[in-house]
Parts: sequence; structure tokens; C-alpha cells
Amino acid sequence: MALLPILEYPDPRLKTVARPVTRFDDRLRALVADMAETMYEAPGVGLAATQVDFHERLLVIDVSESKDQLKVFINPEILWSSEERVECEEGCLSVPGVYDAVTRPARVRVRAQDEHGATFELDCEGLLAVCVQHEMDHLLGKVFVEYLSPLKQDRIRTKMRKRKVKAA
Ligand code: GNR
Ligand code: NI
Repeated sequence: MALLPILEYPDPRLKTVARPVTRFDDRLRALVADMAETMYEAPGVGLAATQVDFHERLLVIDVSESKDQLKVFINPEILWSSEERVECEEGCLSVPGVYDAVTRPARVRVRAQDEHGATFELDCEGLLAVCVQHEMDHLLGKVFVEYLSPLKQDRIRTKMRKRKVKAA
């Protein structure tokens, strides 16, 4: 097990579009374990492979209070989205300290594979629905701040640059 470094916005690698996972092998299962460890340690409720510089369609989520309900989604697809929308205050481990409201479909039905290649479908609502959509955006190279106004995005980039200077 290992903690993986998390890329921070506006790192251009966060714009990479992930490729489908084709091999359900021990390497994949080790990556899933490392991503889960990294998510729990951060702490966060989700993590996409893109954020740890692996450009494969893979994400982990745990929205439970007890932090013992790990969900692994490999090659996820949204089969259905509700017409109903919901606004949620989102944050992102790749944009630390930034939280803002994003509106998305309230419920989604997702098809994905687990770390052994078995296909499953899951109906998601609440924070799980928000999180699945937020993570799937990462796999397409999209960070939640891209839903905000250009002015806000500019302010966030400035804030992140100052953070990086301080850390250096
Ligand atoms: O930890 C996280 N919390 C969160 C809160 C509201 C909406 C989305 C998220 S996902 C985020 C972890 C993360 O950055 N995943 O990509
Ligand atoms: Ni994120």
C-alpha cells in the first residue's frame, strides 16, 4: 500500500482524457488499494485516477459516515440522469481550500465494473450521485471549477498560484 501524490489545479495533466481499463489484474487491484488509501488519508469522499496521474477510467468513492463502504467504479458509464437538478457545494482534493456551488442531475444510474471485471449497475442519489458525476468529469479531464464563471476561475488560479509559491 502506498499514498499517491495528488495533482493540483491548474496542472495540465488534470486535462488528460482517461482510457478504458482492459486488464483486471493485480496491478489494477494494487492501484485501487493505493487510491483508496490516498482518498481516506486526504481525507476525501472520492478520488479519480486522473488526480493521481493514472489516466485510466477508474475511480473510488466512500460517502459513508463510517468510512467502511468503499465503492470501486471501473469503466463507469451513466445509463440515465434525472431531469431534476440539485445544487451542491463541491470541493476537490485537486483544488484545496476552494468550495463552490455546482448544479447537476440529482440522480444517476451508473454501470461499471469492479476490480475483478464483474459488471454492476447502481442507482445513485444525494452525495453519491454528485460524487460519481464529479469523479467521472475528472476522467474526461474536467475539474468542477470549470462550471464556475470565468472570473471565479481566474481568481481560483491566482489563489492556487499563491499557494504553490508559499509551499515552495
Ligand atoms: O472529497 C471530496 N468532497 C466532495 C464534496 C462535494 C462534492 C464533490 C466532492 S469530491 C471530493 C474529492 C475529490 O476531489 N474527488 O475528485
Ligand atoms: Ni475532485
